[in-house]
Amino acid sequence: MKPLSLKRSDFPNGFDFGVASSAYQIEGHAFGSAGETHWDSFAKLPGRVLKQHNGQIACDHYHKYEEDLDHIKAAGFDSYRFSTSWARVIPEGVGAVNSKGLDFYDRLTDAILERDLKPHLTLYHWELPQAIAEKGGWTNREIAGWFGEFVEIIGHKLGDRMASIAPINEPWCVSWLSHALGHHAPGKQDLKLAALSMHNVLLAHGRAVEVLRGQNQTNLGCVCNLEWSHPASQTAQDIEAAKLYDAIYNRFFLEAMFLGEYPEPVLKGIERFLPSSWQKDLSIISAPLDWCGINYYTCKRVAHDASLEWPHVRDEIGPLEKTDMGWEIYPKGLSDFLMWVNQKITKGIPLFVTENGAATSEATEHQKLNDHQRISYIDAHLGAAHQAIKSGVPLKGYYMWSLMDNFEWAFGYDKRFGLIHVDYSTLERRPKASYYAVQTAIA
Ligand code: IFM
Repeated sequence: MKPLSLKRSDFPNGFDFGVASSAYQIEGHAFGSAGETHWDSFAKLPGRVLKQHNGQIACDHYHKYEEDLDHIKAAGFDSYRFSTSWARVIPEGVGAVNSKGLDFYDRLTDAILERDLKPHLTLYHWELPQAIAEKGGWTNREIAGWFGEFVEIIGHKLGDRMASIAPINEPWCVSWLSHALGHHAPGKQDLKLAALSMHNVLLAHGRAVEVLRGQNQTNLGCVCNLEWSHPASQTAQDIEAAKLYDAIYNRFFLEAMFLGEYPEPVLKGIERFLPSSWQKDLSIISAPLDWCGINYYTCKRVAHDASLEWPHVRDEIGPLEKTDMGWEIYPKGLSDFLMWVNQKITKGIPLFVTENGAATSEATEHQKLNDHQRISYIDAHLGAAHQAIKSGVPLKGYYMWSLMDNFEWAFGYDKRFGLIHVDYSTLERRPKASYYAVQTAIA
């Protein structure tokens, strides 16, 4: 087995090594009287999710969580980043609480703490209750209040046991990916809906922070996914397209939450759709945070395409080695982002890499457990994180995506991001070579 180049002792004392997952991707929504989510209904539509897979059984973490936590502990991780499902706790999105759902997260939290792992909670990782989706979901401004009610309940039950809390995972995916590109539930391709959801997801973040501060919860942050944006060519048009892509993808959400403003190039395209109160809302959206999490996987090659609607951009295939997602492996983007975020956006508060990892191919039986590409990927990205620390970035932790293979959204179960292999016919878990490489490095 190829070892990782860096080990725990190369990082500052107290550096936090963790692993991440999310509720719908692993728990099994058929269990514990959870409500229907918009991913369940989306998956039923032809052509939306590969093979119409859904999260009904997933990895059955709902019943196997003790075994999964044992794996986390045995690998030597310090932290576990997980999420709570809104539909599991409030099946109709608002109103009656499903006590079985709340009890599950209560037991899970205790089990994390019993193993001396630090629990890092994300309140929402994409499984919107179907009943809320039917009211317009993220395009309905009232969602901020509905989400606030869910946050109130979870904060009250779990908040004081959490090492950190972030309201929403990857606001770009919740809004742009799902309402402009249409790749995720609810699968819309409509600029107006995208604009509304971009604003509302941020407003819901702000409302959640307000609720949690009201409960005296501490260590509140946010989690954004970033993608390094390269122009596909050196033409002026492609250079501008790459800047616009960067503004929508990387700057919009971070600048709103930390600087209280929306980037001008994005406003040009979407301001006409925003509610008249958008500027006032920015003060709720930009309430101070204690830390910022960055999910990083890849870069994009962005070209201008006048035949497309605003923002007139498309991405092209780049030259670098790719993971099984077809994503280029570009570790430099991670160190560059960490430096940019620290200097321009968060200005000294702790940063975390809250997700980083690769889907690797299982074209042969041998590759199932011998995931050498994942080891090289982690090695290179851990190196980039280390480089950022050496340059003065207050990076306090690095969490791998993901603990085990799971439901990879529109790609169903075919794309595997796990350090642990899951056999979906038996639900047997088997650590891969990457798991052991990480174990040796962080022992
Ligand atoms: O699986 C997802 C996760 O839900 C959010 N961040 C990216 C991962 C890989 O695509």
